[in-house]
Amino acid sequence: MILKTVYTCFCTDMLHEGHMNIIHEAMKYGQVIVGVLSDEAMVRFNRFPALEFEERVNMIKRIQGVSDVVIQNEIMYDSIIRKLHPDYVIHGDNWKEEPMKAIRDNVEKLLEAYGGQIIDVPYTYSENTRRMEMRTREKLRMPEYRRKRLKRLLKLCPIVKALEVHSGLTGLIAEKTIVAGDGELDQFDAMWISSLCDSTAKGKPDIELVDATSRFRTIDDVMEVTTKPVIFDGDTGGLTEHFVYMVRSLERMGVSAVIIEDKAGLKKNSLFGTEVAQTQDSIEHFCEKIAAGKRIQLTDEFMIIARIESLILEQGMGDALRRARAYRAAGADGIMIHSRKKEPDEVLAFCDMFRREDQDTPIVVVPSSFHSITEAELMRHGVNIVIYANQLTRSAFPAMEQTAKDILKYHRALEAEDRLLPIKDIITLIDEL
Ligand code: SPV
Ligand code: MG
Repeated sequence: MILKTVYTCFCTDMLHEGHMNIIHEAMKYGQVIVGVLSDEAMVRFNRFPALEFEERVNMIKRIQGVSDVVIQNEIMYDSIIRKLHPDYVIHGDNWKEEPMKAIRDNVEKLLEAYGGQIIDVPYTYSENTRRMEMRTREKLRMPEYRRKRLKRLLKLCPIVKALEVHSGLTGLIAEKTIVAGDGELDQFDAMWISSLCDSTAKGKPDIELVDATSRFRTIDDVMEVTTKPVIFDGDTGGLTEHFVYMVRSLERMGVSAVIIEDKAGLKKNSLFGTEVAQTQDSIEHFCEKIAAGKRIQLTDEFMIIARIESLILEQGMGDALRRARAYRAAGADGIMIHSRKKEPDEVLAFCDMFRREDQDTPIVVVPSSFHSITEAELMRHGVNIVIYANQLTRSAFPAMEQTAKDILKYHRALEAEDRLLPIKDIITLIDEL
């Protein structure tokens, strides 16, 4: 008699009774093959793994009753099912809910084609598994684990997606939002602590007025409730003598990267462009600042990214490229090129030209004005990090303002209620320890 095959994919870095239950059930149907989800797929679907991939494979290999361990490279099961042709795919029944339902639908369709079957096992909710998950998340928040994650993600992701955050709450949105679309699951990889939005949240203009102590407080609020890596908007970095302190503090906190822009004097937001007086720093002086930051940093993990304002200040492509070369030579770990044009053409032209001479240095872009560009297009032009720098704040403001207006208008809150998060949800939004 040929033994039937049962396949399950584990996207985990810790085994608990729920996994054991699945194996136990699977063994009743035939020989059990377990897939280990690759790091690349795991960061799209779940949090960053706390164990190296090989350790996760070995952990699964040690489970009694597992006949074979294979690697599953994608969240969706197309390739693996085509390869293994299992008689059954077994999973906890929590995948009937969003966003995992997209995966179950995918498996169902694939199995239907040849008469395979899904086995849904009641999901094991227990206090023990909840605690284990909490502990792992706490560990991932520690500076020594978090700091290096951006460099890891740059290797794992075709493009790293960062979302602006300025509080614990917005941090939670960046941390937890997962969507299923185009037959895939997706989430943000990193967080951007924007000077514009951090200042705006405090009711202050974006002119380096909010001091470092206050900005670090924002980082701490965000870090307390998230695990994703942080990219800090360091504005101009201030005086070189001050910038070195900034680098030291950020590195100690577990921030992964600081981006400093090559402006001098009173900094105004770049999206004003030449409508306000803004001075670009000299190449020599800005290079000294970068080099001083690189000298002071203690780990190989921290990144100092140089932001070029030549296109914003209409200094031309030649100037932008000259600066990119110089900043790189001074030790910058990445280049951010910024533009306020509605079309992405000048940013893409820069990326193409820079990539012709440098294939490795990460390129960062912030498509606020040229917002029609897709991540796929940016990737094609060699962009490594895309920052959605202010959309969360810009979406919250009109929503809050409308609610305030409605309450004033109707002298009660009823008319606003339809658009509000239900009270039941707001009181359970934040997990307790
Ligand atoms: C920020 O988010 O603060 C930035 C990006 O620096 S921009 O506002 O486009 O200058
Ligand atoms: Mg800024």
